[in-house]
Amino acid sequence: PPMTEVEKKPGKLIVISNRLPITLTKDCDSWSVKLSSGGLVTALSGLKKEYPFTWVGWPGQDFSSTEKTKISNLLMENSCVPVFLDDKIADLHYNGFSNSVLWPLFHYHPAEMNFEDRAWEAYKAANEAFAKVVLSIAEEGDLIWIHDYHLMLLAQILQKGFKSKRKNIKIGWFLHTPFPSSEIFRILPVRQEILEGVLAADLIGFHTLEYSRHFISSCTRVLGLQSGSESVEYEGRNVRIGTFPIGIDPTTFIEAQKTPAVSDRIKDFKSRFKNKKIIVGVDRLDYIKGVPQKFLAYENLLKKHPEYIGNVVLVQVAVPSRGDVEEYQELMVNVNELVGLINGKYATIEYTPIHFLYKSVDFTELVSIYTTADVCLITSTRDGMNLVSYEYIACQNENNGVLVLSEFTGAASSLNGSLIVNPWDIDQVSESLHNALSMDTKSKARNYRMLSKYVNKHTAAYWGVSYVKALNKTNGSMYSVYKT
Ligand code: GDG
Repeated sequence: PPMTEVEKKPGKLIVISNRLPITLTKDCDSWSVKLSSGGLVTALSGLKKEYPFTWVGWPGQDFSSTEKTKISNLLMENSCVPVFLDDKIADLHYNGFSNSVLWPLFHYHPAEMNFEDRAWEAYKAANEAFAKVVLSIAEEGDLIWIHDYHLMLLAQILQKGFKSKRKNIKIGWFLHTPFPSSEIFRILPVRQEILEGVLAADLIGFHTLEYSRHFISSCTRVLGLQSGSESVEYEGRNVRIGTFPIGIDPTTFIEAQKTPAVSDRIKDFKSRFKNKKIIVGVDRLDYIKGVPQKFLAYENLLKKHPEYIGNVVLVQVAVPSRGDVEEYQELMVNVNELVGLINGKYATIEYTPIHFLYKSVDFTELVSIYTTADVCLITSTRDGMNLVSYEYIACQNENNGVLVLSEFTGAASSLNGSLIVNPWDIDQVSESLHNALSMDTKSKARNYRMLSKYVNKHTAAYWGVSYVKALNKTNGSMYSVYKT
C-alpha cells in the first residue's frame, strides 16, 4: 500500500506557525533577514538531518506588492515561505481572536475573553490565507506540522483542499498552551468549529496527559464523539491524540556559560549582591504568569521572616508583551504599583528588595542571571509548559539552585525535584521560598540530580523527533482513501 512507501521515503516537513522565526530589516532600499533562535527553531534543528524542511508563517508586517516578491525570494533562500496578511486581518486574527478569545479561555480566564464576530471572521480568513500558501507548496508524501492556537482551523481547510487534489499527506497539530477542562472549553461560542478544525489532523499533540484528556472529553461532550484513551473517532477516521512534553537545548546554556562575557557578568552580579541570596523570575508580562502573586508571596516572606530583609533580593525580568491588548496594559499598571509598594516599604538606601526589569535582556545577561540565582520562582496560574524552569536548571550545574514551581505549569508534571506550590496560596509560596533559601547542600544536590537528568534527556530536539516520528506512523487514512 502507498503508506509504507511514505514511511520509508518521506517527503519534506512543512512547519507552520503564526509567525516566521525571522526578523526583517530594511537598510536604504534593500531588505535583509535574520533567523531568530528560540524554542521551535532549536527543536527542529534535530529534524533537519532527516527531512528537508520548509517553514510557513506570517512575516510580521504587511508589504507593498513589489516588495512582496522581493521578500518572498529573500525568505525562500532561508527555507521560509511567507503568508502575507493585510494589517487589519493580521491584527484581528492575532490580537482580536487568538489573544483575546482563545488565549484567555485556554488559560482559565473566561472573564477576560472578548468575543467579537469580526475577530472570528478574521481568524477564519487568516487560516484560509495560510492554507492557500500550504496548498501551493505541499507535495505527495509531505508531513505537515501545524503549531498552536492561532491555526486551529488550518488542518480542516487543508484536508478539504488535499482531497480534491488527491494528495497523500499527513497533518499534525501541536498546542503549546494548556487545553482547558471541557467545562471551560464549552464557553467558547465557536467551540464546535474549533474542535472540528483540529480533528481533521492525523495527530494532535499536547504537552501533558491532562491536556490530552481535556481535549478528548471536549470532543465527547461537545461533539458527542466516541473516544479511546489516545484517540477520537471522527468522520470514520481514528485521530491520534498524544502527549509530547517540549524541552530546551541545554548545551546552548552550558556553552554560553563558558564565554568570557558571561563569566565577567557573573562576577559583576556576585560582587553587586555580595552576601545576599538571589531569587530570579523571568516571564513575559502576561496575566497567566502570576507575577502579582509572586510579588505578594515575596512580600509575605519579608513580613513573616524579617531576617531576610536586606539579605535577599528578587530579580524579576518582565518582558513587555501584547501591549495592544487592554488586559496587558492593566496588568502593567497593577504590577508597577505592587513593585513600588513593596520596594517603598522594605527598601533602605543600601537595599532594594525587588529589581524589576520591564524589558527583555540579552542572552548573556539571561544566562548570567540564571547562573547566579539561588532560587528560581515560577508562579504561573496556568502555563502550557514553562521553559524558564528548564533553562534555570540547565544553568545550575555548579550551584544546584532550588526551583519553586507552580503546580499549574505543564512543567510541574515532569520536573521531579522542584518545590511545587499553589500560587494562590501566598503563605505556602512564601514558606516554600523560605525552605528553598535555607535548604542544605545535600538536599539541593539530590533534587538537582533528578531535575538535571530530566532536562538533559527531554530536550527540544527529542521532542521534535518524537512528534514527527509519531506523525509519520499515523496511517493518514483520509488521504490514501482518495489515492488511485
Ligand atoms: C509558550 C507557552 C510553553 C524570556 N525573557 C527573555 C527571554 N525569554 C525566553 C525564555 C524562554 C521563553 O522566552 C519563554 O518561554 P516559556 O515557555 O517560559 O513561556 P511562553 O513565552 O509563554 O511560551 C509555554 C512554550 O510556549 C513552549 O511550548 O512552554 O507554556 O505559554 O525561552 O528564555 N529570552 C531572552 N531575554 C529575555 O529577557 N533572551
